[in-house]
Amino acid sequence: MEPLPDIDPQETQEWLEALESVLMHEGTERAHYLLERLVEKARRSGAYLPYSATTAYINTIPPGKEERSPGNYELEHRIRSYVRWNSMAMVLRANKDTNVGGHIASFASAATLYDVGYNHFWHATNPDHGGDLVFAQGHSSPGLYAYAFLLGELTQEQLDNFRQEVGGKGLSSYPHPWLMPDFWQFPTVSMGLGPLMAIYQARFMKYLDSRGLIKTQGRKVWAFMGDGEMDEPESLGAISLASRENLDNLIFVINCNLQRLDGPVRGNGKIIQELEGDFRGAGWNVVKVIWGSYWDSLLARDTKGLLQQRMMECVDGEYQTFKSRDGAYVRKHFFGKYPELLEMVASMSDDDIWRLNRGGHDPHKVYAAYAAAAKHTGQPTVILAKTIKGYGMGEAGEAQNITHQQKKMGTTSLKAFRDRFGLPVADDKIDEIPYLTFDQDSPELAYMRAQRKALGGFLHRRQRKAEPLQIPPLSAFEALLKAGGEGRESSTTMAFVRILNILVKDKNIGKRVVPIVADESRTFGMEGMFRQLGIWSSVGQLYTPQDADQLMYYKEDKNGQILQEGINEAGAMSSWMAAATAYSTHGVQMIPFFIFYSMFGFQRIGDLAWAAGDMRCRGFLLGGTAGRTTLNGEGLQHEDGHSHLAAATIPNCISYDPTFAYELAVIIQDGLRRMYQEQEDIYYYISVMNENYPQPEMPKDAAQGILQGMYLLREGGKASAALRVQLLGSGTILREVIAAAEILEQEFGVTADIWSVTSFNELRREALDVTRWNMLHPTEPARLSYVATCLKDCTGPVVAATDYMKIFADQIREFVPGRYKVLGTDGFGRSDTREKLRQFFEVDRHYVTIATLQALAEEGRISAEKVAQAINKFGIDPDKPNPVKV
Ligand SMILES: Cc1ncc(C[n+]2csc(CCOP(=O)(O)OP(=O)(O)O)c2C)c(N)n1
Ligand SMILES: [Mg+2]
Repeated sequence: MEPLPDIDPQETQEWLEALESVLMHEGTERAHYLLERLVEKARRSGAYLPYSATTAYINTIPPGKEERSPGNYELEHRIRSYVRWNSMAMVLRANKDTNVGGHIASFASAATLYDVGYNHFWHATNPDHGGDLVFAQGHSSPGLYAYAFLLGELTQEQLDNFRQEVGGKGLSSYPHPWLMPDFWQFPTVSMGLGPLMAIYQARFMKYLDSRGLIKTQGRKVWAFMGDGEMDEPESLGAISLASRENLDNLIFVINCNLQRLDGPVRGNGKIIQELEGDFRGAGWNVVKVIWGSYWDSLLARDTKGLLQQRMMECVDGEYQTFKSRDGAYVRKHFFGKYPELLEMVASMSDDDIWRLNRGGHDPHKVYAAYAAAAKHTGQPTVILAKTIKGYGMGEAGEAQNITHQQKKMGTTSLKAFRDRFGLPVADDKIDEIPYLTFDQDSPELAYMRAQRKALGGFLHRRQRKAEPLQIPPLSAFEALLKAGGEGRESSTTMAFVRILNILVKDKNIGKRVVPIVADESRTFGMEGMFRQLGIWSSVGQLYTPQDADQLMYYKEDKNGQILQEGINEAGAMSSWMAAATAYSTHGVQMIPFFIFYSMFGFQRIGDLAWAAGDMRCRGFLLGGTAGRTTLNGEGLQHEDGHSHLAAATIPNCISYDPTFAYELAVIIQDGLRRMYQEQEDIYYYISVMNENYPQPEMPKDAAQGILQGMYLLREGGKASAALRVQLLGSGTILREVIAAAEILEQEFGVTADIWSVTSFNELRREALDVTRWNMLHPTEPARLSYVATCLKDCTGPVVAATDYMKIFADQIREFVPGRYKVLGTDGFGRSDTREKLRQFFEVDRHYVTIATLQALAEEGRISAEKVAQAINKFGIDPDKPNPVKV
């Protein structure tokens, strides 16, 4: 918006003086109150006063209100300089003989932001404090390693193995708990996930606290991110939740170095102003740290506001260019625009002008901002710190567009860096880029240790295990192991809800269960749990629910157990991840179950699911209404035929596609045992369906096979049958397979053994493991995979059908002895009845029958005419279009 003209400066001055007087005698709060009243009065009188979400382009905290750091600035400066050098050295050394990459410029811009946190704010977990949680910016990791190295927490060997992890004793490129399980907690380098996860982490801490599971008061979540990263929808997507939930335990620090990878973040605008508007509009406490202390005296002299005006006029592209040049350039192009400003800096040398620092590089300003943020109550805080990308890199990268990728620095640049930060590296050693350490008895090391000791110790110590839980035995789920009863049909989703009900009532683990939904409880028949468990709300329920007179009313409660996330799978997944890692971040094992439309799981939020594997999450994901043809009416965007393929890409995700209630019970019970008793770092993806059918009793001794991925469900009638086949199926399509077996037997004289395959994914994993072992042990007796063991003595070709793409069942082909035919649901889904969809995708009983007969014909056991007759008999058009193409 254009500023309005000042038509009566005299009058303006009078008003300003009046305000000045209030500020002086009654303080800022009173001034604020009066201004609000004036604005309100003007609005009510009809003035059009558009809402302004931004404030002047100066620091939010005026110099007089800054809390002073109790620290020793000189020592901190030296420590920070060493950290800067070592983090740069790590990357340069690693890239001398390899091209493993790494980043120098990002941490160079953020060093002060981390340093002040380490020295003064971040508590380690210790008996007096639960510990703060720091989501570091992923590609600033060298700086965090460098800090740990100076403290003796990492060795030089490790630093020299930065990004060279294969031989062990390496350091991962970015924060990866999978690779450095004792160090990193939160994988953040996929941009946008850190901010999102941090918000839900802060909220989950409030949940844990209000449910009385652990005390989290006084603990904060600090999340670091880049200004470029804020373009990710995930970064800003949940900020309104943070203010709505009054997450005053959350502090965002956005490093506004004005650059991203290729160039400026907002060359033609100002990212700090834009973000201020976004966050203020969303209800956050915003603290801008734009200018360093050297500007204070200039701003104090800026009585007419011309300097402020110039600061506001300049766009980020210009600010970046200024810092890529020198003091003379800044004088000419920044101050030079107005003679008054030139006059203001006339007595300053070019070097003095160059020293006019940015807020994010000034430890005083950063300390004041952190102190204000840490004390702020009722709202989350975002700190917008202006910095210079590649700070200290000089010609090699400072504020230059190429700086993000810079992994080499010549001798001249290294010397300039050394001199700028006063580092003890001799000229003849500079090209070796030696790591710098402090002597054991140096004041710097003593200081670092003392500061950390006061805050409870070294920060990066990830907890691997917590108290194991006592898991209910399988017999606790007895009701599900029995047949459903005459004429009673039900779905696996209903079975899941029954299991969940048993679990929440369990005296040992009931309270640890966290049911999570993204506005789909009714879809899954879970609405009964609203009343029973309550939906967690930090304020309880401030209204009479519409259905208050009903038994199962919509109950929100401070002690509620369910997390109802609204239509927000990414947020629900982030809550799930916070719960699934509570064993580590909070020392208390939680058991999250997130149930979602299977199509809106891995496909929608796959990157979070990947991060969940990295993060060593333990919990259950339930892909509801699963299957391409089982979710019949919803059509193309809902019908999922590939979530299991996505699940298979995550190494520690165990996935199952069960058919029967007892299978589900066995899988979940064993999952609980493995994750919460044995504390394996795995998580589960299980598809559950909404198709109702009779639930049979669990066959004797089936449990082991269910877990390993397949078991013989039903042996075909005549042992001596001339024509015998092996039929495999999973999910609801197993029921088509069973029906096909009957057709084959009755109409074609073919006897079929039926296998329920609960997990093609697990079968393949185990078989690949065995194959690998055999390859590496050529002289030892070959081992047999589980799937081959099951099928080795069986007669006849093998036919598999599932509700997923053909490649799902196809993945065990190598390990299936003999002929193997696979049916699946490749192609886009569409709406229709289940029956029609299964015909369309060619996975129904008739197609299973035809595929089986075809296999027998190929083996010369029956004639090809017989197959043709069957096609004809079932009324199938052999020239029907391929479902993949229509
Ligand atoms: C989802 C995703 N997309 C792209 C990248 C690649 N990437 C890594 S850093 C970066 C630039 C980051 O800029 P900014 O957030 O401003 O951080 P800075 O390095 O400037 O502090 C990009 C594009 C990524 N890590 N994650
Ligand atoms: Mg940036």
